[in-house]
Amino acid sequence: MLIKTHREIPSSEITDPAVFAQRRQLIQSGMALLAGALLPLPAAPSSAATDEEASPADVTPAKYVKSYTNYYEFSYTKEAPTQLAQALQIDPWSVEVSGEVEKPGVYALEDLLRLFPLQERVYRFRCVEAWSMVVPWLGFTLADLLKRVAPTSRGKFVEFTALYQPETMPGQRGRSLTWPYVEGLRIDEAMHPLTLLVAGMYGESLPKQNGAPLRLVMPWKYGFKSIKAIVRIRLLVNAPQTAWRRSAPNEYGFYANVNPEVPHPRWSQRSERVLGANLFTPRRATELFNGYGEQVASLYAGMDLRTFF
Ligand SMILES: Nc1nc2c(c(=O)[nH]1)N[C@H]1C(S)=C(S)[C@@H](COP(=O)(O)O)O[C@H]1N2
Ligand SMILES: [Mo]
Repeated sequence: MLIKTHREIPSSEITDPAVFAQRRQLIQSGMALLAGALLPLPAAPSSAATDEEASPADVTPAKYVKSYTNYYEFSYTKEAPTQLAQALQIDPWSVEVSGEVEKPGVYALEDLLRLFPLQERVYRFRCVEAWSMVVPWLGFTLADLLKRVAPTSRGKFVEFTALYQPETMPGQRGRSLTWPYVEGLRIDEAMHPLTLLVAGMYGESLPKQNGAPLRLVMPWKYGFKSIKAIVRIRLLVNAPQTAWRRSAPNEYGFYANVNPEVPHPRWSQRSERVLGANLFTPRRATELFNGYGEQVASLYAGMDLRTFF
Protein backbone atom coordinates (compact mmCIF):
# COMPACT_ATOMS: atom_id res chain seq x y z
CA MET A 1 0.00 0.00 0.00
CA LEU A 2 1.55 3.20 -1.16
CA ILE A 3 -0.10 5.59 1.25
CA LYS A 4 0.40 4.28 4.74
CA THR A 5 -2.25 4.72 7.31
CA HIS A 6 -1.47 7.13 10.04
CA ARG A 7 -2.23 5.86 13.50
CA GLU A 8 -4.59 8.69 14.42
CA ILE A 9 -6.47 8.76 11.15
CA PRO A 10 -8.78 5.84 10.53
CA SER A 11 -7.41 3.85 7.61
CA SER A 12 -10.37 4.87 5.56
CA GLU A 13 -9.45 8.49 6.01
CA ILE A 14 -6.25 8.16 4.03
CA THR A 15 -7.01 6.97 0.60
CA ASP A 16 -5.14 4.08 -0.90
CA PRO A 17 -4.59 5.38 -4.42
CA ALA A 18 -4.44 1.86 -5.82
CA VAL A 19 -7.99 1.29 -4.67
CA PHE A 20 -9.41 4.48 -5.99
CA ALA A 21 -7.46 4.47 -9.21
CA GLN A 22 -9.47 1.41 -10.17
CA ARG A 23 -12.76 3.14 -9.75
CA ARG A 24 -14.11 4.05 -13.10
CA GLN A 25 -16.19 6.79 -11.55
CA LEU A 26 -13.12 8.83 -10.90
CA ILE A 27 -11.98 8.55 -14.45
CA GLN A 28 -15.40 9.66 -15.44
CA SER A 29 -15.20 12.44 -12.91
CA GLY A 30 -12.39 13.88 -14.99
CA MET A 31 -14.85 13.98 -17.82
CA ALA A 32 -17.44 15.58 -15.58
CA LEU A 33 -14.95 18.24 -14.61
CA LEU A 34 -14.26 18.78 -18.30
CA ALA A 35 -17.88 19.68 -18.72
CA GLY A 36 -17.09 22.55 -16.43
CA ALA A 37 -20.03 22.20 -14.14
CA LEU A 38 -20.06 21.38 -10.46
CA LEU A 39 -21.41 17.95 -11.11
CA PRO A 40 -22.13 15.79 -8.13
CA LEU A 41 -20.69 12.36 -8.73
CA PRO A 42 -23.11 9.91 -7.19
CA ALA A 43 -20.68 7.04 -6.87
CA ALA A 44 -17.63 9.01 -5.83
CA PRO A 45 -16.01 7.49 -2.73
CA SER A 46 -16.44 10.71 -0.78
CA SER A 47 -20.13 9.93 -0.71
CA ALA A 48 -19.05 7.13 1.63
CA ALA A 49 -21.83 4.94 0.32
CA THR A 50 -19.36 2.86 -1.65
CA ASP A 51 -16.81 2.53 1.11
CA GLU A 52 -17.91 0.47 4.09
CA GLU A 53 -14.96 1.68 6.12
CA ALA A 54 -15.39 5.36 5.48
CA SER A 55 -15.92 7.60 8.47
CA PRO A 56 -17.14 10.82 6.88
CA ALA A 57 -17.57 12.44 10.28
CA ASP A 58 -13.81 12.90 10.31
CA VAL A 59 -13.75 14.73 7.01
CA THR A 60 -14.28 18.46 7.39
CA PRO A 61 -17.76 19.36 6.13
CA ALA A 62 -17.42 20.90 2.67
CA LYS A 63 -19.26 24.07 3.64
CA TYR A 64 -16.41 25.15 5.93
CA VAL A 65 -13.73 24.35 3.39
CA LYS A 66 -15.56 26.38 0.74
CA SER A 67 -16.37 29.41 2.86
CA TYR A 68 -13.15 29.93 4.84
CA THR A 69 -10.26 30.29 2.43
CA ASN A 70 -6.88 31.96 2.04
CA TYR A 71 -6.64 33.62 -1.36
CA TYR A 72 -4.70 36.86 -1.16
CA GLU A 73 -5.18 37.65 -4.84
CA PHE A 74 -8.77 38.39 -3.84
CA SER A 75 -8.73 39.42 -0.20
CA TYR A 76 -7.06 39.20 3.16
CA THR A 77 -10.27 38.05 4.73
CA LYS A 78 -11.25 34.40 4.78
CA GLU A 79 -14.80 35.09 3.67
CA ALA A 80 -14.50 37.49 0.71
CA PRO A 81 -12.81 35.12 -1.80
CA THR A 82 -15.91 32.93 -1.74
CA GLN A 83 -17.76 35.63 -3.66
CA LEU A 84 -14.91 37.56 -5.31
CA ALA A 85 -13.24 34.54 -6.89
CA GLN A 86 -16.38 33.79 -8.89
CA ALA A 87 -15.25 36.51 -11.33
CA LEU A 88 -12.33 34.32 -12.38
CA GLN A 89 -12.54 32.89 -15.90
CA ILE A 90 -11.17 29.36 -15.73
CA ASP A 91 -12.20 28.10 -19.15
CA PRO A 92 -10.11 27.99 -21.28
CA TRP A 93 -7.13 27.32 -19.03
CA SER A 94 -3.70 26.04 -19.83
CA VAL A 95 -0.56 25.24 -17.92
CA GLU A 96 2.92 25.79 -19.32
CA VAL A 97 5.46 23.16 -18.30
CA SER A 98 8.94 24.36 -19.14
CA GLY A 99 12.51 24.93 -18.03
CA GLU A 100 14.86 22.01 -17.44
CA VAL A 101 12.73 19.41 -19.19
CA GLU A 102 13.26 17.46 -22.38
CA LYS A 103 9.67 17.83 -23.53
CA PRO A 104 8.32 21.25 -22.59
CA GLY A 105 4.74 21.97 -23.51
CA VAL A 106 1.59 23.91 -22.93
CA TYR A 107 -1.19 21.67 -21.66
CA ALA A 108 -4.83 22.60 -21.88
CA LEU A 109 -6.61 21.66 -18.67
CA GLU A 110 -8.76 19.15 -20.51
CA ASP A 111 -5.62 17.45 -21.85
CA LEU A 112 -4.27 17.06 -18.32
CA LEU A 113 -7.56 15.56 -17.15
CA ARG A 114 -7.60 13.19 -20.09
CA LEU A 115 -3.98 12.12 -19.59
CA PHE A 116 -4.12 11.67 -15.85
CA PRO A 117 -7.21 10.05 -14.35
CA LEU A 118 -8.30 11.67 -11.12
CA GLN A 119 -7.83 9.83 -7.86
CA GLU A 120 -9.48 10.69 -4.59
CA ARG A 121 -7.07 11.35 -1.73
CA VAL A 122 -8.22 12.30 1.73
CA TYR A 123 -5.47 14.42 3.29
CA ARG A 124 -4.94 16.47 6.36
CA PHE A 125 -4.27 20.12 5.56
CA ARG A 126 -2.55 22.47 8.02
CA CYS A 127 -2.32 26.23 7.53
CA VAL A 128 0.63 28.07 9.05
CA GLU A 129 -1.96 30.17 10.91
CA ALA A 130 -2.69 27.07 13.03
CA TRP A 131 -6.03 25.92 11.67
CA SER A 132 -6.51 22.59 9.96
CA MET A 133 -8.95 20.50 7.98
CA VAL A 134 -9.35 17.06 6.37
CA VAL A 135 -10.32 17.22 2.69
CA PRO A 136 -11.13 14.60 0.05
CA TRP A 137 -9.26 16.00 -2.94
CA LEU A 138 -9.54 14.83 -6.55
CA GLY A 139 -6.24 14.98 -8.35
CA PHE A 140 -3.31 13.26 -9.98
CA THR A 141 0.30 13.07 -8.90
CA LEU A 142 2.63 15.84 -9.99
CA ALA A 143 5.11 12.99 -10.58
CA ASP A 144 2.93 11.70 -13.43
CA LEU A 145 3.06 15.05 -15.20
CA LEU A 146 6.77 15.54 -14.54
CA LYS A 147 7.64 12.08 -15.85
CA ARG A 148 5.85 12.96 -19.05
CA VAL A 149 7.90 16.11 -19.64
CA ALA A 150 11.14 14.34 -18.60
CA PRO A 151 13.15 16.61 -16.30
CA THR A 152 16.81 16.96 -17.30
CA SER A 153 19.51 16.08 -14.78
CA ARG A 154 19.90 19.83 -14.14
CA GLY A 155 16.29 20.21 -13.01
CA LYS A 156 16.67 20.19 -9.21
CA PHE A 157 13.75 22.44 -8.24
CA VAL A 158 10.21 23.05 -9.41
CA GLU A 159 8.67 26.51 -9.52
CA PHE A 160 4.91 27.06 -9.63
CA THR A 161 3.37 30.32 -10.78
CA ALA A 162 -0.24 31.33 -10.21
CA LEU A 163 -2.41 33.47 -12.42
CA TYR A 164 -1.62 37.20 -12.62
CA GLN A 165 -4.76 39.06 -13.55
CA PRO A 166 -5.19 42.29 -11.58
CA GLU A 167 -8.40 43.17 -13.48
CA THR A 168 -10.17 40.29 -11.77
CA MET A 169 -7.96 39.89 -8.71
CA PRO A 170 -8.28 43.01 -6.55
CA GLY A 171 -5.57 41.89 -4.12
CA GLN A 172 -3.03 42.09 -6.96
CA ARG A 173 -3.61 45.81 -7.24
CA GLY A 174 -1.93 46.22 -3.86
CA ARG A 175 1.62 45.44 -2.78
CA SER A 176 0.69 43.03 -0.05
CA LEU A 177 2.63 40.23 -1.71
CA THR A 178 4.87 40.31 -4.74
CA TRP A 179 2.68 39.10 -7.56
CA PRO A 180 2.16 36.66 -9.08
CA TYR A 181 2.05 34.13 -6.24
CA VAL A 182 5.01 31.80 -6.73
CA GLU A 183 5.90 28.66 -4.84
CA GLY A 184 8.58 26.02 -5.14
CA LEU A 185 9.64 22.51 -4.22
CA ARG A 186 12.75 20.45 -4.42
CA ILE A 187 12.51 17.90 -7.25
CA ASP A 188 12.33 14.92 -4.89
CA GLU A 189 9.47 16.57 -2.98
CA ALA A 190 7.74 17.26 -6.27
CA MET A 191 8.15 13.64 -7.36
CA HIS A 192 6.86 12.24 -4.07
CA PRO A 193 3.70 10.13 -4.51
CA LEU A 194 1.82 12.23 -1.93
CA THR A 195 2.32 15.43 -3.95
CA LEU A 196 -0.87 16.13 -5.82
CA LEU A 197 -2.16 18.42 -8.54
CA VAL A 198 -5.78 18.92 -7.65
CA ALA A 199 -8.77 19.69 -9.88
CA GLY A 200 -11.62 18.79 -7.55
CA MET A 201 -12.78 18.10 -4.01
CA TYR A 202 -15.75 16.37 -2.37
CA GLY A 203 -16.45 14.60 -5.66
CA GLU A 204 -16.93 17.86 -7.56
CA SER A 205 -14.94 20.39 -9.53
CA LEU A 206 -12.68 22.56 -7.41
CA PRO A 207 -14.52 25.72 -6.30
CA LYS A 208 -12.89 28.87 -7.61
CA GLN A 209 -12.09 30.12 -4.11
CA ASN A 210 -10.24 26.88 -3.43
CA GLY A 211 -7.95 27.29 -6.41
CA ALA A 212 -9.76 26.21 -9.56
CA PRO A 213 -9.08 24.95 -12.02
CA LEU A 214 -5.76 23.47 -10.83
CA ARG A 215 -3.83 23.76 -7.59
CA LEU A 216 -1.09 21.99 -5.72
CA VAL A 217 -1.73 20.06 -2.50
CA MET A 218 1.24 19.25 -0.23
CA PRO A 219 -0.16 17.51 2.84
CA TRP A 220 3.01 17.61 4.98
CA LYS A 221 3.77 21.30 4.42
CA TYR A 222 2.06 24.43 5.65
CA GLY A 223 -0.86 25.41 3.46
CA PHE A 224 0.79 28.34 1.73
CA LYS A 225 2.91 25.90 -0.29
CA SER A 226 -0.29 24.52 -1.86
CA ILE A 227 -0.51 27.19 -4.57
CA LYS A 228 -3.82 27.84 -6.32
CA ALA A 229 -4.68 28.71 -9.93
CA ILE A 230 -1.44 27.37 -11.43
CA VAL A 231 -0.52 28.63 -14.91
CA ARG A 232 3.13 27.61 -15.11
CA ILE A 233 5.34 24.83 -13.77
CA ARG A 234 9.02 25.36 -14.41
CA LEU A 235 11.96 23.08 -13.66
CA LEU A 236 14.96 25.03 -12.41
CA VAL A 237 18.61 24.51 -11.53
CA ASN A 238 18.35 26.65 -8.39
CA ALA A 239 15.67 27.15 -5.75
CA PRO A 240 13.04 29.61 -6.95
CA GLN A 241 12.34 32.78 -5.02
CA THR A 242 8.84 32.39 -3.65
CA ALA A 243 6.26 35.13 -3.11
CA TRP A 244 6.21 34.61 0.67
CA ARG A 245 9.98 34.59 1.03
CA ARG A 246 10.13 37.85 -0.88
CA SER A 247 7.46 39.44 1.29
CA ALA A 248 8.14 37.93 4.71
CA PRO A 249 11.56 36.23 4.69
CA ASN A 250 11.69 35.90 8.47
CA GLU A 251 8.41 34.10 8.70
CA TYR A 252 8.06 31.82 5.76
CA GLY A 253 10.80 29.44 4.76
CA PHE A 254 11.23 27.45 1.59
CA TYR A 255 10.67 24.06 3.20
CA ALA A 256 7.80 25.00 5.50
CA ASN A 257 7.32 21.43 6.70
CA VAL A 258 4.73 21.22 9.44
CA ASN A 259 6.64 21.05 12.72
CA PRO A 260 5.12 21.56 16.18
CA GLU A 261 8.60 22.16 17.65
CA VAL A 262 9.34 25.20 15.54
CA PRO A 263 7.13 28.14 16.47
CA HIS A 264 6.13 30.85 14.08
CA PRO A 265 7.83 34.10 15.20
CA ARG A 266 4.45 35.28 16.48
CA TRP A 267 2.70 32.11 17.67
CA SER A 268 3.18 28.50 18.71
CA GLN A 269 2.67 25.70 16.19
CA ARG A 270 2.06 23.04 18.84
CA SER A 271 -1.66 22.78 18.29
CA GLU A 272 -4.27 23.65 15.71
CA ARG A 273 -7.90 24.72 15.56
CA VAL A 274 -9.94 22.17 13.64
CA LEU A 275 -12.02 23.93 11.00
CA GLY A 276 -15.72 23.54 11.65
CA ALA A 277 -15.24 22.39 15.24
CA ASN A 278 -17.33 24.08 17.88
CA LEU A 279 -16.03 26.21 20.74
CA PHE A 280 -15.80 23.26 23.07
CA THR A 281 -13.82 21.00 20.75
CA PRO A 282 -10.27 20.81 22.04
CA ARG A 283 -7.49 21.93 19.73
CA ARG A 284 -5.67 19.14 17.95
CA ALA A 285 -2.00 18.45 18.68
CA THR A 286 0.03 19.30 15.60
CA GLU A 287 2.24 16.49 14.33
CA LEU A 288 5.64 16.59 12.68
CA PHE A 289 5.16 16.55 8.89
CA ASN A 290 1.45 16.87 9.65
CA GLY A 291 1.35 13.15 10.41
CA TYR A 292 2.99 12.05 7.14
CA GLY A 293 6.46 11.50 8.60
CA GLU A 294 6.51 7.81 7.80
CA GLN A 295 6.21 8.65 4.12
CA VAL A 296 8.29 11.82 3.87
CA ALA A 297 10.82 12.05 6.72
CA SER A 298 13.49 10.32 4.61
CA LEU A 299 13.43 13.28 2.21
CA TYR A 300 14.97 15.37 4.97
CA ALA A 301 17.44 12.90 6.46
CA GLY A 302 20.44 14.76 7.79
CA MET A 303 18.80 18.18 7.62
CA ASP A 304 18.25 20.25 10.73
CA LEU A 305 14.48 20.29 11.06
CA ARG A 306 14.67 23.42 13.20
CA THR A 307 16.03 25.53 10.39
CA PHE A 308 13.20 24.56 8.11
CA PHE A 309 10.81 27.29 8.80
N1 LIG B 1 -2.49 31.54 -5.49
C1 LIG B 1 -2.64 31.39 -4.17
N2 LIG B 1 -2.50 30.16 -3.63
C2 LIG B 1 -2.65 29.99 -2.30
C3 LIG B 1 -2.91 31.10 -1.45
C4 LIG B 1 -3.05 32.38 -2.04
O1 LIG B 1 -3.29 33.39 -1.37
N3 LIG B 1 -2.92 32.48 -3.40
N4 LIG B 1 -3.02 30.90 -0.09
C5 LIG B 1 -2.33 29.71 0.46
C6 LIG B 1 -2.65 29.46 1.85
S1 LIG B 1 -1.93 30.49 3.00
C7 LIG B 1 -3.41 28.40 2.25
S2 LIG B 1 -3.62 28.02 3.88
C8 LIG B 1 -4.12 27.58 1.25
C9 LIG B 1 -5.59 27.59 1.59
O2 LIG B 1 -6.31 26.74 0.77
P1 LIG B 1 -7.90 26.78 0.88
O3 LIG B 1 -8.29 28.23 0.84
O4 LIG B 1 -8.41 25.99 -0.25
O5 LIG B 1 -8.23 26.19 2.22
O6 LIG B 1 -3.94 28.03 -0.08
C10 LIG B 1 -2.64 28.47 -0.37
N5 LIG B 1 -2.53 28.74 -1.79
MO1 LIG C 1 -2.06 29.35 5.03
